[in-house]
Amino acid sequence: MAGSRNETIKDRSNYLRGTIAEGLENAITGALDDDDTQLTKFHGIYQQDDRDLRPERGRKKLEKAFSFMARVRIPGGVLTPAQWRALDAIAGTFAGGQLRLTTRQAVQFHHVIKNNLKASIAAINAALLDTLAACGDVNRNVMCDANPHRGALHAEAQALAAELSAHLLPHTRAYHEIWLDGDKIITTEAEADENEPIYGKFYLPRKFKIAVALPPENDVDVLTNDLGFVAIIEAGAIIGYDVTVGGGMGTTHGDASTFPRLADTLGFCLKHQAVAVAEAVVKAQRDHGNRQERKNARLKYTVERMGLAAFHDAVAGHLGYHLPPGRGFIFTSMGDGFGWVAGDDGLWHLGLSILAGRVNDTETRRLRTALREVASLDIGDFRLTGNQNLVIARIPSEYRQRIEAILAGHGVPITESGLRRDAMACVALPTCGLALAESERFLPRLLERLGAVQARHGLTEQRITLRMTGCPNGCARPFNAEIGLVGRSPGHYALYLGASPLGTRLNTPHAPDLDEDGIIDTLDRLFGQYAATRADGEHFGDWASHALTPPSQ
Ligand code: SRM
Ligand code: SF4
Repeated sequence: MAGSRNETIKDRSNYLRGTIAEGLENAITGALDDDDTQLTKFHGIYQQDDRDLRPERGRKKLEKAFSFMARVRIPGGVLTPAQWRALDAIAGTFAGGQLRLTTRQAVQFHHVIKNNLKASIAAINAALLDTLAACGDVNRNVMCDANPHRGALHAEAQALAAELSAHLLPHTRAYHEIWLDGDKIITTEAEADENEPIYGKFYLPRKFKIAVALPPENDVDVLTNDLGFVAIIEAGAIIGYDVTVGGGMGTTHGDASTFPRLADTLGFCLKHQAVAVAEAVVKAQRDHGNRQERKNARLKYTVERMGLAAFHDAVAGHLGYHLPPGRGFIFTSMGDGFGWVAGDDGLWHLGLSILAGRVNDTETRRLRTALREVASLDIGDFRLTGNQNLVIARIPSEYRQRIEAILAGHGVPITESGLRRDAMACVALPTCGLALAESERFLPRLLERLGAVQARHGLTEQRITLRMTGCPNGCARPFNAEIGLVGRSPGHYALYLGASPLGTRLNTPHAPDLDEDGIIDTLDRLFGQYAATRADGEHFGDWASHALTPPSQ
Protein backbone atom coordinates (compact mmCIF):
# COMPACT_ATOMS: atom_id res chain seq x y z
CA MET A 1 0.00 0.00 0.00
CA ALA A 2 1.36 3.43 -0.94
CA GLY A 3 1.00 5.96 1.85
CA SER A 4 2.83 8.10 4.34
CA ARG A 5 6.18 7.02 5.79
CA ASN A 6 4.40 5.64 8.84
CA GLU A 7 2.39 3.29 6.63
CA THR A 8 5.63 1.80 5.28
CA ILE A 9 7.04 1.48 8.78
CA LYS A 10 3.94 -0.38 9.96
CA ASP A 11 3.98 -2.59 6.87
CA ARG A 12 7.61 -3.63 7.42
CA SER A 13 7.34 -3.96 11.18
CA ASN A 14 6.22 -7.58 11.43
CA TYR A 15 3.30 -6.56 13.55
CA LEU A 16 4.95 -3.80 15.57
CA ARG A 17 8.23 -5.60 16.27
CA GLY A 18 10.65 -3.74 14.02
CA THR A 19 14.12 -3.86 15.56
CA ILE A 20 13.05 -2.55 18.96
CA ALA A 21 14.43 -5.57 20.84
CA GLU A 22 17.84 -5.19 19.19
CA GLY A 23 17.82 -1.42 19.81
CA LEU A 24 17.30 -1.94 23.52
CA GLU A 25 20.51 -3.98 23.61
CA ASN A 26 22.57 -1.29 21.86
CA ALA A 27 24.63 0.34 24.59
CA ILE A 28 26.31 2.89 22.30
CA THR A 29 23.31 5.21 22.23
CA GLY A 30 20.49 6.17 24.58
CA ALA A 31 18.15 6.28 21.60
CA LEU A 32 16.38 3.77 19.39
CA ASP A 33 16.38 3.53 15.63
CA ASP A 34 14.16 6.22 14.03
CA ASP A 35 11.59 3.81 12.59
CA ASP A 36 11.43 1.92 15.87
CA THR A 37 10.54 5.13 17.71
CA GLN A 38 7.35 5.19 15.62
CA LEU A 39 6.62 1.58 16.56
CA THR A 40 7.25 1.94 20.30
CA LYS A 41 4.31 4.35 20.37
CA PHE A 42 1.99 1.38 19.78
CA HIS A 43 3.59 -0.07 22.92
CA GLY A 44 2.79 3.12 24.85
CA ILE A 45 6.38 4.35 24.81
CA TYR A 46 7.71 7.63 23.34
CA GLN A 47 11.32 8.50 22.80
CA GLN A 48 11.98 12.07 23.94
CA ASP A 49 14.92 14.23 24.86
CA ASP A 50 15.24 16.89 27.52
CA ARG A 51 14.85 20.10 25.53
CA ASP A 52 16.23 22.21 28.38
CA LEU A 53 19.53 20.41 27.92
CA ARG A 54 19.69 20.61 24.13
CA PRO A 55 21.75 23.81 23.80
CA GLU A 56 24.40 22.76 26.31
CA ARG A 57 24.71 19.22 24.97
CA GLY A 58 24.82 20.60 21.43
CA ARG A 59 27.69 22.91 22.40
CA LYS A 60 29.53 19.98 23.96
CA LYS A 61 28.80 17.85 20.90
CA LEU A 62 27.06 15.28 23.06
CA GLU A 63 24.15 13.10 22.05
CA LYS A 64 20.80 14.61 23.06
CA ALA A 65 19.68 13.66 26.59
CA PHE A 66 17.40 10.88 25.41
CA SER A 67 14.87 9.29 27.67
CA PHE A 68 11.45 7.71 27.30
CA MET A 69 7.92 8.48 28.32
CA ALA A 70 5.82 5.45 29.19
CA ARG A 71 2.03 5.84 29.29
CA VAL A 72 0.04 3.33 31.32
CA ARG A 73 -3.31 2.26 29.85
CA ILE A 74 -5.98 2.56 32.53
CA PRO A 75 -9.51 2.24 31.06
CA GLY A 76 -11.77 4.71 32.86
CA GLY A 77 -8.80 5.62 35.06
CA VAL A 78 -9.60 3.07 37.79
CA LEU A 79 -6.72 1.84 39.98
CA THR A 80 -6.69 -0.19 43.17
CA PRO A 81 -4.69 1.25 46.09
CA ALA A 82 -2.12 -1.50 45.49
CA GLN A 83 -1.77 -0.43 41.86
CA TRP A 84 -1.37 3.19 42.93
CA ARG A 85 1.41 2.15 45.32
CA ALA A 86 3.07 0.15 42.55
CA LEU A 87 2.96 3.11 40.14
CA ASP A 88 4.29 5.35 42.89
CA ALA A 89 7.20 2.97 43.43
CA ILE A 90 7.97 2.89 39.70
CA ALA A 91 8.02 6.69 39.70
CA GLY A 92 10.51 6.59 42.56
CA THR A 93 12.79 4.00 41.00
CA PHE A 94 12.72 4.89 37.33
CA ALA A 95 10.98 8.21 36.65
CA GLY A 96 12.45 10.98 38.76
CA GLY A 97 9.91 10.63 41.58
CA GLN A 98 7.00 12.00 39.57
CA LEU A 99 3.78 10.68 38.09
CA ARG A 100 1.75 12.61 35.56
CA LEU A 101 -2.02 12.15 35.40
CA THR A 102 -3.12 12.78 31.84
CA THR A 103 -6.14 14.32 30.15
CA ARG A 104 -7.28 10.80 29.23
CA GLN A 105 -7.24 9.18 32.66
CA ALA A 106 -3.84 7.57 32.18
CA VAL A 107 -0.54 7.86 34.03
CA GLN A 108 2.68 8.87 32.34
CA PHE A 109 6.22 8.32 33.52
CA HIS A 110 8.83 10.66 32.10
CA HIS A 111 12.63 10.53 32.00
CA VAL A 112 12.89 6.74 31.91
CA ILE A 113 16.27 5.93 30.39
CA LYS A 114 16.60 3.18 27.80
CA ASN A 115 18.38 0.84 30.20
CA ASN A 116 15.44 1.03 32.60
CA LEU A 117 12.64 0.68 30.07
CA LYS A 118 12.20 -3.08 30.26
CA ALA A 119 12.34 -3.10 34.04
CA SER A 120 9.72 -0.32 34.15
CA ILE A 121 7.35 -2.15 31.85
CA ALA A 122 7.88 -5.36 33.82
CA ALA A 123 7.00 -3.51 37.03
CA ILE A 124 3.89 -2.06 35.39
CA ASN A 125 2.97 -5.57 34.26
CA ALA A 126 3.49 -6.91 37.79
CA ALA A 127 0.87 -4.38 38.92
CA LEU A 128 -1.53 -6.00 36.42
CA LEU A 129 -1.33 -2.97 34.15
CA ASP A 130 0.26 -2.37 30.77
CA THR A 131 1.21 0.35 28.32
CA LEU A 132 -0.02 -1.50 25.23
CA ALA A 133 -1.83 0.77 22.77
CA ALA A 134 -1.64 3.76 25.09
CA CYS A 135 -0.26 5.55 22.00
CA GLY A 136 0.06 4.68 18.28
CA ASP A 137 -2.36 4.29 15.36
CA VAL A 138 -4.82 2.20 17.35
CA ASN A 139 -7.56 2.77 19.87
CA ARG A 140 -6.13 4.59 22.92
CA ASN A 141 -7.11 4.60 26.59
CA VAL A 142 -10.91 4.50 26.76
CA MET A 143 -12.33 7.19 29.00
CA CYS A 144 -15.30 6.97 31.32
CA ASP A 145 -17.13 9.32 33.67
CA ALA A 146 -14.82 9.34 36.70
CA ASN A 147 -16.81 9.83 39.87
CA PRO A 148 -18.73 6.65 40.78
CA HIS A 149 -21.30 8.40 42.96
CA ARG A 150 -24.10 6.86 40.88
CA GLY A 151 -22.96 3.37 41.82
CA ALA A 152 -24.79 0.97 39.52
CA LEU A 153 -24.99 3.28 36.50
CA HIS A 154 -21.34 4.12 36.79
CA ALA A 155 -20.32 0.49 37.16
CA GLU A 156 -22.09 -0.29 33.89
CA ALA A 157 -20.48 2.59 32.02
CA GLN A 158 -17.08 1.66 33.44
CA ALA A 159 -17.56 -1.98 32.43
CA LEU A 160 -18.28 -0.83 28.87
CA ALA A 161 -15.12 1.31 28.83
CA ALA A 162 -13.05 -1.66 29.99
CA GLU A 163 -14.69 -3.99 27.47
CA LEU A 164 -14.13 -1.57 24.58
CA SER A 165 -10.51 -1.14 25.58
CA ALA A 166 -9.90 -4.90 25.76
CA HIS A 167 -11.79 -5.63 22.55
CA LEU A 168 -9.84 -3.10 20.52
CA LEU A 169 -6.36 -3.98 21.76
CA PRO A 170 -3.93 -5.05 19.05
CA HIS A 171 -3.54 -8.83 19.02
CA THR A 172 0.15 -8.89 18.13
CA ARG A 173 2.37 -10.65 20.65
CA ALA A 174 5.14 -8.12 19.98
CA TYR A 175 4.55 -6.29 23.28
CA HIS A 176 4.97 -9.45 25.34
CA GLU A 177 7.96 -10.60 23.35
CA ILE A 178 9.87 -7.34 23.55
CA TRP A 179 9.07 -6.06 27.01
CA LEU A 180 8.16 -9.15 28.96
CA ASP A 181 10.44 -11.70 27.33
CA GLY A 182 7.51 -13.69 26.02
CA ASP A 183 8.06 -16.40 23.44
CA LYS A 184 8.94 -15.12 20.00
CA ILE A 185 6.32 -15.80 17.38
CA ILE A 186 7.21 -15.27 13.74
CA THR A 187 4.20 -13.91 11.94
CA THR A 188 3.68 -14.78 8.32
CA GLU A 189 1.69 -12.87 5.75
CA ALA A 190 -0.87 -15.67 5.64
CA GLU A 191 -1.58 -15.27 9.32
CA ALA A 192 -2.26 -11.56 8.98
CA ASP A 193 -6.00 -11.57 9.55
CA GLU A 194 -5.67 -13.94 12.45
CA ASN A 195 -3.05 -11.73 14.05
CA GLU A 196 -4.93 -8.47 13.75
CA PRO A 197 -8.54 -9.30 12.91
CA ILE A 198 -9.73 -5.74 13.48
CA TYR A 199 -6.78 -3.62 12.41
CA GLY A 200 -4.88 -5.62 9.79
CA LYS A 201 -1.17 -5.05 9.41
CA PHE A 202 -1.45 -1.36 8.57
CA TYR A 203 -3.40 -0.69 11.76
CA LEU A 204 -5.37 2.58 11.66
CA PRO A 205 -4.41 5.63 9.61
CA ARG A 206 -4.03 7.56 12.86
CA LYS A 207 -4.74 7.49 16.60
CA PHE A 208 -8.30 6.70 17.68
CA LYS A 209 -10.04 7.76 20.89
CA ILE A 210 -13.21 6.63 22.65
CA ALA A 211 -15.09 7.94 25.68
CA VAL A 212 -18.17 6.80 27.56
CA ALA A 213 -20.25 9.59 29.12
CA LEU A 214 -22.91 9.39 31.78
CA PRO A 215 -25.17 12.44 31.37
CA PRO A 216 -25.83 14.91 32.75
CA GLU A 217 -22.06 14.87 33.51
CA ASN A 218 -19.63 15.37 30.64
CA ASP A 219 -16.34 15.15 32.52
CA VAL A 220 -14.85 13.07 29.68
CA ASP A 221 -15.44 15.82 27.12
CA VAL A 222 -17.08 13.13 25.02
CA LEU A 223 -17.61 15.17 21.85
CA THR A 224 -13.88 15.70 21.41
CA ASN A 225 -13.40 11.96 20.87
CA ASP A 226 -13.33 10.06 17.60
CA LEU A 227 -16.07 7.86 19.02
CA GLY A 228 -18.36 8.49 21.97
CA PHE A 229 -20.97 6.47 23.81
CA VAL A 230 -23.37 8.70 25.68
CA ALA A 231 -25.56 6.73 28.07
CA ILE A 232 -29.30 7.15 27.59
CA ILE A 233 -30.84 6.79 31.00
CA GLU A 234 -34.52 6.06 31.50
CA ALA A 235 -36.20 5.36 34.83
CA GLY A 236 -32.79 5.25 36.49
CA ALA A 237 -31.31 2.62 34.13
CA ILE A 238 -29.08 2.77 31.06
CA ILE A 239 -31.17 1.59 28.09
CA GLY A 240 -28.49 2.13 25.46
CA TYR A 241 -26.11 4.72 24.08
CA ASP A 242 -26.14 7.57 21.62
CA VAL A 243 -23.11 6.99 19.41
CA THR A 244 -21.12 10.08 18.45
CA VAL A 245 -18.37 10.21 15.81
CA GLY A 246 -15.76 12.60 14.47
CA GLY A 247 -14.54 14.70 17.38
CA GLY A 248 -10.94 15.85 17.71
CA MET A 249 -8.78 18.82 18.66
CA GLY A 250 -5.48 18.69 16.77
CA THR A 251 -4.71 21.53 14.34
CA THR A 252 -1.67 23.17 12.81
CA HIS A 253 -1.27 26.96 13.07
CA GLY A 254 -2.08 28.55 9.71
CA ASP A 255 -3.20 25.33 7.99
CA ALA A 256 -6.90 25.57 7.17
CA SER A 257 -7.06 21.90 6.19
CA THR A 258 -6.77 21.11 9.91
CA PHE A 259 -9.36 22.12 12.50
CA PRO A 260 -10.86 21.13 15.82
CA ARG A 261 -14.25 19.49 15.57
CA LEU A 262 -16.99 18.27 17.88
CA ALA A 263 -18.54 14.90 17.13
CA ASP A 264 -21.91 14.35 15.44
CA THR A 265 -24.47 11.84 16.60
CA LEU A 266 -24.41 8.77 14.35
CA GLY A 267 -27.38 7.08 15.98
CA PHE A 268 -28.53 5.06 18.97
CA CYS A 269 -27.45 1.56 19.93
CA LEU A 270 -28.67 -0.88 22.54
CA LYS A 271 -26.28 -1.85 25.29
CA HIS A 272 -25.44 -5.26 23.86
CA GLN A 273 -24.63 -3.68 20.49
CA ALA A 274 -22.07 -1.16 21.74
CA VAL A 275 -18.91 -3.22 21.28
CA ALA A 276 -19.89 -4.33 17.78
CA VAL A 277 -20.71 -0.71 16.89
CA ALA A 278 -17.27 0.39 18.10
CA GLU A 279 -15.59 -2.31 16.03
CA ALA A 280 -17.59 -1.30 12.95
CA VAL A 281 -16.68 2.39 13.37
CA VAL A 282 -13.01 1.47 13.80
CA LYS A 283 -13.12 -0.69 10.68
CA ALA A 284 -14.86 2.04 8.67
CA GLN A 285 -12.10 4.46 9.67
CA ARG A 286 -9.48 1.80 8.91
CA ASP A 287 -10.90 1.47 5.38
CA HIS A 288 -11.69 5.12 4.62
CA GLY A 289 -9.24 7.21 6.68
CA ASN A 290 -6.59 9.20 4.82
CA ARG A 291 -3.34 7.20 4.70
CA GLN A 292 -1.44 9.70 2.54
CA GLU A 293 -1.50 12.71 4.81
CA ARG A 294 -1.25 12.06 8.55
CA LYS A 295 -2.40 15.52 9.50
CA ASN A 296 -5.75 14.84 7.80
CA ALA A 297 -6.06 11.23 8.84
CA ARG A 298 -8.22 11.37 11.97
CA LEU A 299 -11.81 10.19 11.84
CA LYS A 300 -13.06 13.78 12.01
CA TYR A 301 -11.62 14.40 8.55
CA THR A 302 -13.05 11.12 7.22
CA VAL A 303 -16.51 12.17 8.42
CA GLU A 304 -16.08 15.66 6.93
CA ARG A 305 -14.87 14.26 3.60
CA MET A 306 -17.43 11.47 3.23
CA GLY A 307 -20.35 13.19 4.96
CA LEU A 308 -22.06 11.67 7.98
CA ALA A 309 -24.61 9.67 5.96
CA ALA A 310 -21.96 8.00 3.77
CA PHE A 311 -19.84 7.27 6.82
CA HIS A 312 -22.90 5.72 8.46
CA ASP A 313 -23.29 3.50 5.36
CA ALA A 314 -19.67 2.42 5.73
CA VAL A 315 -20.25 1.56 9.40
CA ALA A 316 -23.45 -0.31 8.50
CA GLY A 317 -21.44 -2.28 5.93
CA HIS A 318 -19.48 -3.81 8.80
CA LEU A 319 -22.30 -3.92 11.31
CA GLY A 320 -25.01 -5.34 9.07
CA TYR A 321 -27.54 -2.63 9.94
CA HIS A 322 -27.95 1.12 10.26
CA LEU A 323 -28.39 2.66 13.68
CA PRO A 324 -31.71 4.33 14.45
CA PRO A 325 -31.55 8.09 15.20
CA GLY A 326 -29.97 9.18 18.46
CA ARG A 327 -32.26 9.72 21.43
CA GLY A 328 -30.62 13.01 22.45
CA PHE A 329 -28.89 13.93 25.71
CA ILE A 330 -28.41 16.95 27.91
CA PHE A 331 -25.25 17.81 29.82
CA THR A 332 -25.30 20.11 32.83
CA SER A 333 -21.60 20.03 33.72
CA MET A 334 -18.23 19.34 32.15
CA GLY A 335 -15.63 19.72 34.90
CA ASP A 336 -14.91 17.43 37.82
CA GLY A 337 -16.67 17.58 41.17
CA PHE A 338 -14.36 18.49 44.06
CA GLY A 339 -14.53 17.75 47.75
CA TRP A 340 -16.50 14.89 49.31
CA VAL A 341 -19.53 13.56 47.44
CA ALA A 342 -21.83 10.90 48.89
CA GLY A 343 -22.51 7.97 46.61
CA ASP A 344 -25.95 6.39 46.32
CA ASP A 345 -24.48 3.27 47.93
CA GLY A 346 -23.43 5.12 51.09
CA LEU A 347 -19.74 5.30 50.16
CA TRP A 348 -17.88 8.61 49.81
CA HIS A 349 -15.79 10.01 46.97
CA LEU A 350 -13.21 12.75 47.37
CA GLY A 351 -12.48 14.84 44.27
CA LEU A 352 -8.99 16.36 44.46
CA SER A 353 -7.82 19.08 42.13
CA ILE A 354 -4.28 18.30 40.96
CA LEU A 355 -2.73 21.12 39.01
CA ALA A 356 -1.78 19.85 35.54
CA GLY A 357 -1.97 16.31 36.89
CA ARG A 358 1.54 16.48 38.33
CA VAL A 359 1.96 14.21 41.34
CA ASN A 360 5.20 15.00 43.13
CA ASP A 361 6.51 16.31 46.43
CA THR A 362 7.52 19.93 46.82
CA GLU A 363 8.68 21.70 49.96
CA THR A 364 5.23 22.96 50.80
CA ARG A 365 2.98 20.28 49.29
CA ARG A 366 3.93 16.60 49.56
CA LEU A 367 1.18 15.32 47.28
CA ARG A 368 2.95 12.13 46.23
CA THR A 369 3.70 11.13 49.82
CA ALA A 370 0.16 11.97 50.92
CA LEU A 371 -1.42 9.85 48.19
CA ARG A 372 0.95 6.96 48.94
CA GLU A 373 -0.16 7.09 52.57
CA VAL A 374 -3.83 7.15 51.56
CA ALA A 375 -3.18 4.17 49.28
CA SER A 376 -1.56 2.34 52.20
CA LEU A 377 -4.91 2.36 54.00
CA ASP A 378 -5.94 -0.15 51.32
CA ILE A 379 -9.51 0.99 51.08
CA GLY A 380 -11.59 2.21 48.16
CA ASP A 381 -9.87 2.97 44.90
CA PHE A 382 -8.10 5.71 42.96
CA ARG A 383 -9.90 7.12 39.94
CA LEU A 384 -8.13 9.41 37.52
CA THR A 385 -10.35 11.97 35.83
CA GLY A 386 -10.22 13.18 32.25
CA ASN A 387 -9.24 16.60 33.56
CA GLN A 388 -5.94 15.57 35.15
CA ASN A 389 -7.53 15.28 38.60
CA LEU A 390 -8.09 12.42 41.03
CA VAL A 391 -11.03 10.92 42.89
CA ILE A 392 -10.24 8.92 46.02
CA ALA A 393 -13.33 6.80 45.66
CA ARG A 394 -15.53 4.34 47.50
CA ILE A 395 -14.49 5.40 50.99
CA PRO A 396 -16.52 4.30 54.05
CA SER A 397 -17.44 7.35 56.12
CA GLU A 398 -15.29 6.30 59.10
CA TYR A 399 -12.14 6.83 56.99
CA ARG A 400 -12.96 10.36 55.87
CA GLN A 401 -11.30 12.16 58.76
CA ARG A 402 -8.20 10.01 58.51
CA ILE A 403 -7.79 10.79 54.83
CA GLU A 404 -8.33 14.49 55.44
CA ALA A 405 -5.70 14.40 58.19
CA ILE A 406 -3.17 12.70 55.90
CA LEU A 407 -3.73 15.28 53.16
CA ALA A 408 -3.62 18.23 55.56
CA GLY A 409 -0.49 16.83 57.20
CA HIS A 410 1.28 17.05 53.86
CA GLY A 411 -0.04 20.47 52.88
CA VAL A 412 -2.54 19.17 50.31
CA PRO A 413 -5.75 21.24 50.24
CA ILE A 414 -9.05 19.45 49.78
CA THR A 415 -10.47 22.16 47.56
CA GLU A 416 -9.12 24.86 45.30
CA SER A 417 -10.81 28.02 44.18
CA GLY A 418 -10.86 30.28 41.17
CA LEU A 419 -9.49 29.28 37.80
CA ARG A 420 -7.08 26.86 39.44
CA ARG A 421 -9.87 24.35 40.17
CA ASP A 422 -10.67 23.52 36.55
CA ALA A 423 -7.51 24.60 34.73
CA MET A 424 -5.59 22.14 32.61
CA ALA A 425 -2.21 22.34 30.92
CA CYS A 426 -0.50 19.86 28.68
CA VAL A 427 3.02 18.64 29.49
CA ALA A 428 4.87 20.65 26.81
CA LEU A 429 8.49 21.56 27.71
CA PRO A 430 10.92 20.10 28.49
CA THR A 431 9.83 16.62 27.31
CA CYS A 432 7.38 17.17 24.48
CA GLY A 433 9.17 17.32 21.15
CA LEU A 434 6.30 19.25 19.56
CA ALA A 435 6.00 22.10 22.09
CA LEU A 436 6.26 25.62 20.68
CA ALA A 437 5.82 27.26 24.09
CA GLU A 438 5.70 26.38 27.79
CA SER A 439 2.45 25.06 29.22
CA GLU A 440 2.55 23.04 32.47
CA ARG A 441 5.48 25.06 33.80
CA PHE A 442 3.86 28.38 32.90
CA LEU A 443 0.35 27.64 34.18
CA PRO A 444 0.93 28.18 37.93
CA ARG A 445 2.38 31.66 37.46
CA LEU A 446 -0.35 32.67 35.05
CA LEU A 447 -3.06 31.36 37.37
CA GLU A 448 -1.63 33.29 40.27
CA ARG A 449 -1.80 36.52 38.29
CA LEU A 450 -5.23 35.74 36.88
CA GLY A 451 -6.48 34.83 40.36
CA ALA A 452 -5.88 38.41 41.42
CA VAL A 453 -7.69 39.65 38.31
CA GLN A 454 -10.63 37.34 39.01
CA ALA A 455 -10.80 38.51 42.62
CA ARG A 456 -10.75 42.17 41.57
CA HIS A 457 -13.87 41.56 39.47
CA GLY A 458 -15.62 39.48 42.15
CA LEU A 459 -15.35 36.31 40.05
CA THR A 460 -13.34 34.02 42.34
CA GLU A 461 -16.20 31.60 42.90
CA GLN A 462 -17.23 31.58 39.24
CA ARG A 463 -16.16 28.32 37.59
CA ILE A 464 -14.42 29.08 34.30
CA THR A 465 -12.51 26.49 32.30
CA LEU A 466 -9.06 27.58 31.23
CA ARG A 467 -6.97 25.16 29.25
CA MET A 468 -3.48 25.76 27.98
CA THR A 469 -1.32 23.89 25.51
CA GLY A 470 2.19 24.40 24.22
CA CYS A 471 1.09 23.90 20.61
CA PRO A 472 -2.09 23.51 18.57
CA ASN A 473 -2.18 19.72 18.84
CA GLY A 474 -4.59 20.40 21.65
CA CYS A 475 -3.64 17.81 24.28
CA ALA A 476 -5.49 19.69 27.05
CA ARG A 477 -8.46 20.21 24.69
CA PRO A 478 -8.05 24.02 24.63
CA PHE A 479 -10.51 24.54 21.77
CA ASN A 480 -13.31 23.21 23.95
CA ALA A 481 -12.59 25.52 26.89
CA GLU A 482 -14.16 28.81 27.86
CA ILE A 483 -10.62 30.22 27.76
CA GLY A 484 -8.15 28.43 25.50
CA LEU A 485 -4.47 29.40 25.32
CA VAL A 486 -2.48 27.75 22.57
CA GLY A 487 1.29 28.11 22.28
CA ARG A 488 2.63 29.80 19.14
CA SER A 489 6.26 30.51 19.97
CA PRO A 490 8.27 30.84 23.19
CA GLY A 491 6.24 33.06 25.55
CA HIS A 492 3.45 33.65 23.02
CA TYR A 493 -0.05 32.23 22.87
CA ALA A 494 -3.19 32.45 20.76
CA LEU A 495 -6.28 33.19 22.86
CA TYR A 496 -9.56 31.41 22.11
CA LEU A 497 -12.82 32.30 23.82
CA GLY A 498 -16.46 31.37 23.93
CA ALA A 499 -16.77 27.60 24.26
CA SER A 500 -19.75 26.26 26.11
CA PRO A 501 -19.09 25.32 29.74
CA LEU A 502 -20.74 21.97 28.93
CA GLY A 503 -18.40 20.83 26.17
CA THR A 504 -20.97 21.27 23.41
CA ARG A 505 -19.67 24.32 21.49
CA LEU A 506 -16.07 25.05 20.46
CA ASN A 507 -14.46 28.41 21.14
CA THR A 508 -13.25 30.78 18.43
CA PRO A 509 -10.00 32.73 17.97
CA HIS A 510 -9.95 36.02 19.88
CA ALA A 511 -6.34 37.20 19.73
CA PRO A 512 -3.69 35.48 17.62
CA ASP A 513 -0.54 36.26 19.59
CA LEU A 514 -0.33 37.43 23.20
CA ASP A 515 2.53 37.41 25.65
CA GLU A 516 1.98 36.97 29.39
CA ASP A 517 1.12 40.61 30.04
CA GLY A 518 -1.09 40.64 26.97
CA ILE A 519 -3.06 37.66 28.30
CA ILE A 520 -3.49 39.32 31.70
CA ASP A 521 -4.52 42.68 30.23
CA THR A 522 -6.97 41.12 27.79
CA LEU A 523 -8.64 38.91 30.37
CA ASP A 524 -8.67 41.73 32.93
CA ARG A 525 -10.64 43.86 30.49
CA LEU A 526 -12.97 41.02 29.49
CA PHE A 527 -13.59 39.82 33.06
CA GLY A 528 -14.57 43.40 33.88
CA GLN A 529 -17.05 43.55 31.00
CA TYR A 530 -18.37 40.10 31.84
CA ALA A 531 -18.89 40.94 35.52
CA ALA A 532 -20.74 44.11 34.55
CA THR A 533 -22.94 42.83 31.72
CA ARG A 534 -23.54 39.09 32.21
CA ALA A 535 -27.05 37.77 32.67
CA ASP A 536 -27.90 36.02 35.92
CA GLY A 537 -25.95 32.76 36.16
CA GLU A 538 -24.43 33.23 32.71
CA HIS A 539 -21.09 31.44 32.24
CA PHE A 540 -18.08 33.26 30.85
CA GLY A 541 -17.96 31.10 27.72
CA ASP A 542 -21.61 31.71 26.92
CA TRP A 543 -21.22 35.42 27.54
CA ALA A 544 -18.10 35.62 25.35
CA SER A 545 -19.81 33.70 22.53
CA HIS A 546 -22.36 36.47 22.02
CA ALA A 547 -20.70 39.56 23.54
CA LEU A 548 -17.43 39.38 21.61
CA THR A 549 -16.96 39.54 17.89
CA PRO A 550 -14.14 37.28 16.75
CA PRO A 551 -11.43 39.12 14.80
CA SER A 552 -11.73 38.84 11.03
CA GLN A 553 -9.49 36.07 9.70
FE1 SRM B 1 -1.50 14.51 23.02
C1 SRM B 1 0.94 14.24 20.70
C2 SRM B 1 0.76 14.46 25.48
C3 SRM B 1 -3.98 14.02 25.23
C4 SRM B 1 -3.75 15.52 20.67
N1 SRM B 1 0.51 14.30 23.07
C5 SRM B 1 1.33 14.16 22.00
C6 SRM B 1 2.75 13.84 22.45
C7 SRM B 1 2.89 12.36 22.54
C8 SRM B 1 3.88 14.49 21.63
C9 SRM B 1 4.47 13.69 20.50
O1 SRM B 1 3.73 13.17 19.64
O2 SRM B 1 5.70 13.66 20.43
C10 SRM B 1 2.73 14.48 23.85
C11 SRM B 1 3.71 13.92 24.89
C12 SRM B 1 4.15 14.99 25.82
C13 SRM B 1 4.91 14.49 26.98
O3 SRM B 1 6.09 14.88 27.14
O4 SRM B 1 4.37 13.73 27.78
C14 SRM B 1 1.26 14.39 24.19
N2 SRM B 1 -1.57 14.16 24.97
C15 SRM B 1 -0.54 14.28 25.84
C16 SRM B 1 -1.01 14.24 27.28
C17 SRM B 1 -0.03 13.58 28.22
C18 SRM B 1 -1.34 15.67 27.71
C19 SRM B 1 -1.48 15.88 29.18
O5 SRM B 1 -0.82 16.82 29.63
O6 SRM B 1 -2.23 15.19 29.84
C20 SRM B 1 -2.34 13.50 27.09
C21 SRM B 1 -2.21 12.01 27.18
C22 SRM B 1 -3.54 11.35 27.04
C23 SRM B 1 -3.54 9.87 27.25
O7 SRM B 1 -3.46 9.47 28.40
O8 SRM B 1 -3.68 9.13 26.28
C24 SRM B 1 -2.69 13.89 25.66
N3 SRM B 1 -3.52 14.64 22.95
C25 SRM B 1 -4.35 14.52 24.00
C26 SRM B 1 -5.65 15.03 23.67
C27 SRM B 1 -6.84 15.12 24.62
C28 SRM B 1 -7.70 13.92 24.57
O9 SRM B 1 -7.37 12.93 23.92
O10 SRM B 1 -8.76 13.95 25.19
C29 SRM B 1 -5.58 15.47 22.37
C30 SRM B 1 -6.71 16.20 21.61
C31 SRM B 1 -7.79 15.30 21.18
C32 SRM B 1 -7.45 14.68 19.86
O11 SRM B 1 -6.80 13.66 19.86
O12 SRM B 1 -7.83 15.27 18.84
C33 SRM B 1 -4.24 15.22 21.91
N4 SRM B 1 -1.43 14.77 21.01
C34 SRM B 1 -2.45 15.26 20.25
C35 SRM B 1 -1.97 15.44 18.90
C36 SRM B 1 -2.81 15.96 17.70
C37 SRM B 1 -3.51 14.85 17.03
C38 SRM B 1 -4.21 15.31 15.77
O13 SRM B 1 -5.28 14.79 15.49
O14 SRM B 1 -3.70 16.16 15.06
C39 SRM B 1 -0.61 15.08 18.91
C40 SRM B 1 0.36 15.12 17.73
C41 SRM B 1 0.25 13.95 16.83
O15 SRM B 1 -0.49 13.00 17.07
O16 SRM B 1 0.89 14.01 15.80
C42 SRM B 1 -0.30 14.67 20.25
FE1 SF4 C 1 3.09 18.64 23.31
FE2 SF4 C 1 1.51 20.20 21.90
FE3 SF4 C 1 0.50 18.09 23.16
FE4 SF4 C 1 1.29 20.14 24.54
S1 SF4 C 1 -0.37 20.16 23.04
S2 SF4 C 1 1.81 18.00 24.99
S3 SF4 C 1 3.03 20.89 23.40
S4 SF4 C 1 1.93 18.01 21.50
